[in-house]
Amino acid sequence: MLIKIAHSHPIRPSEITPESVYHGRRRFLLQIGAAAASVTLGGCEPPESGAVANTALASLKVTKKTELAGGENVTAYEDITHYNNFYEFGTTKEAPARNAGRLRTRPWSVVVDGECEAPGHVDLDELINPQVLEERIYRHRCVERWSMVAPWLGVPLAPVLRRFKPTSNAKYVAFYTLFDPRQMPETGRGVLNWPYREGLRIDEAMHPLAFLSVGLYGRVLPNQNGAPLRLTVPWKYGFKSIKSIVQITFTQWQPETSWNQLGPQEYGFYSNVNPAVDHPRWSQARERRLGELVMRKTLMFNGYPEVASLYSAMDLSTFF
Ligand SMILES: Nc1nc2c(c(=O)[nH]1)N[C@H]1C(S)=C(S)[C@@H](COP(=O)(O)O)O[C@H]1N2
Ligand SMILES: [Mo]
Repeated sequence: MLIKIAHSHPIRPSEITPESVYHGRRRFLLQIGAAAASVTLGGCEPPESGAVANTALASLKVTKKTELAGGENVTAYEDITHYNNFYEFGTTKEAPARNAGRLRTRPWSVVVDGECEAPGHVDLDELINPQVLEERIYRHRCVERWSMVAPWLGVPLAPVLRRFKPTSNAKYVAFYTLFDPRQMPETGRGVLNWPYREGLRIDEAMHPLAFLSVGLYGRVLPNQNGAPLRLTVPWKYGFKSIKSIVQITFTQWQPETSWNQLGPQEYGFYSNVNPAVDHPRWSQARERRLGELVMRKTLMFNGYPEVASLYSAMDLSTFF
C-alpha cells in the first residue's frame, strides 16, 4: 500500500519502481533457470530454486489441491515471505519478516458476532484438520503493482461463516486484525487507524473463491504472512486480504476499512483488481511479478472472471 501523507510517512514513490533493488540481477538469473526447469508445477512443491519452506514451521496435510493461477509458476517461498505488507510490523517490505516473529499465534481466538443467530468463535484446530484443509494456488495482486502466485492452505470462507447463521440483516462482513502494541511495535504510530480492518459484501464473502488461509507452501503460515489465519480474496487488491484476524462481525451497513479511511479517493471499499481503473497516482494496467523483471499486463478481476456477476449492476469506476 502507498499513502501520501508525506510528513508522517516514510514510503516514497521510489518504492513502487518495477525493478526494485530487492531483486538483483543475480537473483533474476537464478529464477529464470528455475522457471525453465519447472514449467508445469502442479502441487505446492517449491520451485527448484532452493526456495524451501521454513522447516521450523509445522507441516500440514491437505485433502485437495486446486491450481487457480492458470498454470503459472508459483513464486519462490523466499519472495512470498520476505516482501510483505504488514504495517503493524513496519512499513517497509522487509520489516514484517524481521519483526513479526514476536507475534504469539497460539492460543488464538477469533470472535464471530453481529447480525447472526449463533455468535461464537472460529476454532482454529477445526480448520487445520486435514479432513477439511485444501491447497489453493492463487494469484495475488497488490495495489502497488507487485504480484505473486502463492500456494495457500486453508478453507473456503463461506462454510465457516454459515456456521454462525447470519441473519437477513447481514449485508456485509467486517474483519479485524489483532491490535496489541506490545507485540506490534508499529501500531504505536498512527500510520493507520488500528486495528487494521477490512470488509466484504456478504455475497463476496460467500463466493467460493473467498478463502481463509492458515498455511503456505505445505506448512503453517509464517507470521509475516498473517498467522494464524488471514483472508485470501484473490480477485481484489492485496489490502483486502486482512491478516491475523481476531474478529469477524456481520453488519447491516458497509463497514469502515482502514485504507479507505486513510485515503477514500485512492482506496475504495470494493478494490477489485481492474486494469482499466487507474489509481489516482499511477496506472493499474501492469504489474511486476516477484522474481521477474519485465512487467506483465494486469488481468480484469486478477484473472478470475467468475466473480464478474457479483458486480453486473455496478459501474466499477465509481465503485472502485
Ligand atoms: N493486518 C494487516 N493485514 C494486511 C496488511 C497490513 O498491513 N496489516 N497489508 C495488506 C496488503 S497491502 C497486502 S498486499 C497483503 C500482503 O500479503 P502478503 O504479505 O502475504 O503478501 O496483506 C494485506 N493484509
Ligand atoms: Mo497491498
